[in-house]
Amino acid sequence: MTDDKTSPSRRAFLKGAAMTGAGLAAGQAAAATPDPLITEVQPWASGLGDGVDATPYGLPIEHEADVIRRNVEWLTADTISSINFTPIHALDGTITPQGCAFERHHSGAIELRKEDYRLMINGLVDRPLVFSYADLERFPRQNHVYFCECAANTGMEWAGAQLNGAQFTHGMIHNMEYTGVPLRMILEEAGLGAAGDLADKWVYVEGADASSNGRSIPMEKALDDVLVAFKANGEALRKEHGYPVRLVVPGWEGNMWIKWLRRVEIMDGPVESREETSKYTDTLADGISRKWTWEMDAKSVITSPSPQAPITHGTGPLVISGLAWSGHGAITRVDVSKDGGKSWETARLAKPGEKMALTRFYLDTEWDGQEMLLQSRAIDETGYVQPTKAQLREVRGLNSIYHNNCIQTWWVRPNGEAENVEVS
Ligand SMILES: Nc1nc2c(c(=O)[nH]1)N[C@H]1C(S)=C(S)[C@@H](COP(=O)(O)O)O[C@H]1N2
Ligand SMILES: [Mo]
Repeated sequence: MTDDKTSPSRRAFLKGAAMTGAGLAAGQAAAATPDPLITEVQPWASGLGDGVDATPYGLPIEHEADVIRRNVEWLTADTISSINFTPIHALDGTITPQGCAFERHHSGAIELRKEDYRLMINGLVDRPLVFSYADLERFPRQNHVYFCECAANTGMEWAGAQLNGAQFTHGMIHNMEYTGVPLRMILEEAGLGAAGDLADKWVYVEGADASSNGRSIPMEKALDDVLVAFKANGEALRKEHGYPVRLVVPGWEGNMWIKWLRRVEIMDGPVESREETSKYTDTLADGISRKWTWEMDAKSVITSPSPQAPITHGTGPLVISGLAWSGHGAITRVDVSKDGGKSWETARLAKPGEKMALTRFYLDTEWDGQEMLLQSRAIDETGYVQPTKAQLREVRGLNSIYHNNCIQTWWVRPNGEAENVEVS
């Protein structure tokens, strides 16, 4: 495809090609305008490329230098207790490379060597235990892909459209394949007999960083699918994601995914720590705050086109693409609207949705060059439908920061540029 807005669409071309024979048609099209990139010997074919050891650990090619995490300077007073955002507008598929997966630290990313790592299990256990990193590696381990979404993702959009880009409105999320040991196994090693009835027991988890970021997790969840993870996407966790060991709490808000995990205490009640009282609670219209809002409700966003990923190819075939996820299970359907929610088309899921993992969706469509109000709407296996902004505000009011999972709108103009707007 060329950048020429008047050139025939690829789909029209392929339809023609099917009739005349694809090879012949393609040859004719190219012959009409000789392309030096094809007809001339290029520099990269006139010499040798890099040898095998040029980059012992590979980095993205310089032409992709734009695909990086970014922060929003005015959002936090400094970069230590702060957050940056995954460039979701520039990624495809579902796996987030660690190098551009958002970071959220309360007291900075610490450096902790495996040799210095200790995990303590204490409280209402039969035998308080301390594990080294090497000890953890001797438990049977599992692999799972899960999304991690900060509860504050999209939190700046409550009052109106604010940040211009999917990276900034929805980029507090990443999705990785974790390798780790079920927390259940580690708790059972310490023995849960002393805890008695597990139904009303909690675990308190904290990190080795100065903030400790302590959170209370009900025992039922702790024994269900929580992982003590030490690898992400096949390699060691990056420092910023909790090296050497972090907690993975599938479907639940990112704040509970304790990095640099140092201690798990079995308790007969929640601690009601700072991170689960003054923070990470949702103040409703009447001033009363909801607490224990752990699950991330179903949500989706169109990543392309979007403000940072405008349409540059003119009319004709257009791939609309985005991400959907739910903390309650698998995504079963995603709908896309081009007219601000008046009419909907069902998107194609790249793969069947997986529990508590990102799902990629595509709408392979034709663009007539008219403006669009693009929206996506996720539906999960419980039948829950992602709400509009108006529906969410009806229930939650305007005082909230966290857990904004409403439908997002991008206004795509005839020149292909897109802008964050509110259609509620
Ligand atoms: N020890 C510790 N764990 C932590 C935090 C922290 O500051 N310290 N931040 C939490 C928050 S609020 C989020 S959203 C996730 C972010 O994980 P990431 O930095 O790997 O993206 O980590 C959580 N775990
Ligand atoms: Mo967070």
